[in-house]
Amino acid sequence: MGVISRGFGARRRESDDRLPPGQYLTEDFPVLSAGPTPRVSTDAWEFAVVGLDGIRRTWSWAQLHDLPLEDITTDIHCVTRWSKLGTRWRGVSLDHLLADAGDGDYTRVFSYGGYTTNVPRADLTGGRAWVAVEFDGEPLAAEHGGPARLLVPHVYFWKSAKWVHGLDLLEKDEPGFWEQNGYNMYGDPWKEERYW
Ligand SMILES: Nc1nc2c(c(=O)[nH]1)N[C@H]1C(S)=C(S)[C@@H](COP(=O)(O)O)O[C@H]1N2
Ligand SMILES: [Mo]
Repeated sequence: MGVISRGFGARRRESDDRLPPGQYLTEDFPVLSAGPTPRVSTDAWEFAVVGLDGIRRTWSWAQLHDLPLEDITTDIHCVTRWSKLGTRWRGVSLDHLLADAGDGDYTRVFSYGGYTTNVPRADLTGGRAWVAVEFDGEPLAAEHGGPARLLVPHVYFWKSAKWVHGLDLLEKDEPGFWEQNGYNMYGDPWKEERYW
């Protein structure tokens, strides 16, 4: 009995440590989309980085895959209170896509279908954000943002724009879709930065 209760205790503590306040664990992968699922072929897909000077740098699907692809294992936290631990992704670090982008401390990430979200540039760099093209060893499913989505797991998951199409560099922080509808401008799950 002693061994069993210590075992359960240890397991509970480990996931508790990784579970931000007010969150519960889920094993499935819920789909949360504000509108219909856009269907974007990899032939038509591109990622655009638009600088403060208006210069637009673009990567096709093939050009994205010429950049280093990384395997990422990370926990994700939705503002609707589910968290999923140890999710496995493959993607290209935003460090590569923002390296030559010029000035601008803020970004507005935009998606096929019109979704936008704001993320400070510093949160997209330093190996903390990716354009993800695979989930769990498979091409990313359309309902989860395929062919490619942003993955920025240290903030609530609404910042991880599905069907990502690019980002604008900005001088000032500007609210995106959910942020205009009452969600927090930053969204730190450890500080429960859910709404305004
Ligand atoms: N383009 C787009 N990206 C989006 C959303 C959306 O509605 N449209 N929903 C966000 C929210 S609120 C969450 S929790 C996650 C959900 O991703 P999932 O459907 O893969 O679980 O995507 C985020 N990215
Ligand atoms: Mo969400």
